[in-house]
Amino acid sequence: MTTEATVRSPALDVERLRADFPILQRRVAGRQLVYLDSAATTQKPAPVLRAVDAYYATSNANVHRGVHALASEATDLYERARQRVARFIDAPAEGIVFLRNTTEALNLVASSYARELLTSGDRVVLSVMEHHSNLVPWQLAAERAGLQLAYLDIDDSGRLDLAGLDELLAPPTKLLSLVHMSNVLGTVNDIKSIAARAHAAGVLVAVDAAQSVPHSTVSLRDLDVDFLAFSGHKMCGPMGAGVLWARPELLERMPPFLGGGSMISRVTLERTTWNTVPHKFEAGTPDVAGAVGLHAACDYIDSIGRSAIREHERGLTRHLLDVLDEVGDVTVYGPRDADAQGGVVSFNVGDVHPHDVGTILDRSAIAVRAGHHCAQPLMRRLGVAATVRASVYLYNTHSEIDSLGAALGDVKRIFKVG
Ligand code: C6P
Repeated sequence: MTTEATVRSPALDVERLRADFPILQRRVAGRQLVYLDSAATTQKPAPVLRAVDAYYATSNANVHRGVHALASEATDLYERARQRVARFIDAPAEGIVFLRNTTEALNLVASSYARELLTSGDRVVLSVMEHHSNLVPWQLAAERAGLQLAYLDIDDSGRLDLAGLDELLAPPTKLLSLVHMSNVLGTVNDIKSIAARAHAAGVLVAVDAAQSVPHSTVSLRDLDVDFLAFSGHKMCGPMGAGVLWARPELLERMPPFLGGGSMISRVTLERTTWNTVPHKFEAGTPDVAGAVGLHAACDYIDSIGRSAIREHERGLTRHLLDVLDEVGDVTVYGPRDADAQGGVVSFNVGDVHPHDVGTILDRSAIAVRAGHHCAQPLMRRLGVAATVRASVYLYNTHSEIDSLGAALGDVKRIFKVG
């Protein structure tokens, strides 16, 4: 993750920001909600809710089809959202494909690029810390196209073990697909230097940026990767608005992912020619309201400043790690270093099952995630079936972390840990 050139706000006024999120006023079982599950999905601020509402109230129409006023307005809003998202990640707009989410974006790359343009015997390199979204699509592609898959391991601190990278980048490797920030360990991978090494070996690089784009400044031009996928719902945007950025020249060579309306140039009963990039990959009616909401989410995040958000989360993560230490009998998985990880901390309390921990926390209105976090191979590598995961965002406070610590004390008492 790179640092933002200009810091717009030296520190977050969290109380003021919290007022933007109506859901944070909610009470659960009579208590004030403490939402520590933003890695699963973030809450949505009023400007995003208003933008989606306004779109449906005033401009709703199908895009790229009609000649009437609403149709051109909706098309304009949709295409402006594409430009805005491109600016958000510092990338050329013609490489932005709107999809449902990161999962769909990575499936597009695995299906359209790997399965169709790679050949039997070619190798794709992944890592053991990947989310299922960056594993299963490659397994499907490998099965259909006869590709080999190889995996980078992690070290004991939950960082990527890069000792064997050059060997793995040698022929027949054609593509490396890695997560930018682990949704389990919080580890932030140095994609820029890994991508430089991959490109020097003639290997393309795809990045699962689901957990990095929402929390820090991610510049495509700086990272210099070939594919980058992320989800709007993890960055204050609506569910259903996801993004793939791909080098336009690669998109030109890739066959369509889905066939249907919008993605065509000319259709006869015998054959079809494709629309231009990126429309070739957007078959059917898109989620225009989702794109409009994502535009508003980009504006909202940038009005706060991504360096300020990162700094705030760094402080919260540091505090969270300290509180877990104080609670005692807690095993933390990952770097345990707020400078080397994002705002995600996975842990277990004694040998209490994570679902039991999650249920006790829920009684205190504290929302965390418990389970395998869609990363079963990583769980196996860590030697656990599941973990509890607390994840923070721009609206969380230090006192919410203290509430988590107190509720974990209850867990220890109830299950007689320590
Ligand atoms: N992780 C979590 O609780 P979608 O569901 O397509 O928007 O995002 C998939 C995805 C891909 N990569 C990473 C690193 C992710 O964290 C996620 C989503 C959520 O950890 C839901 S499983």
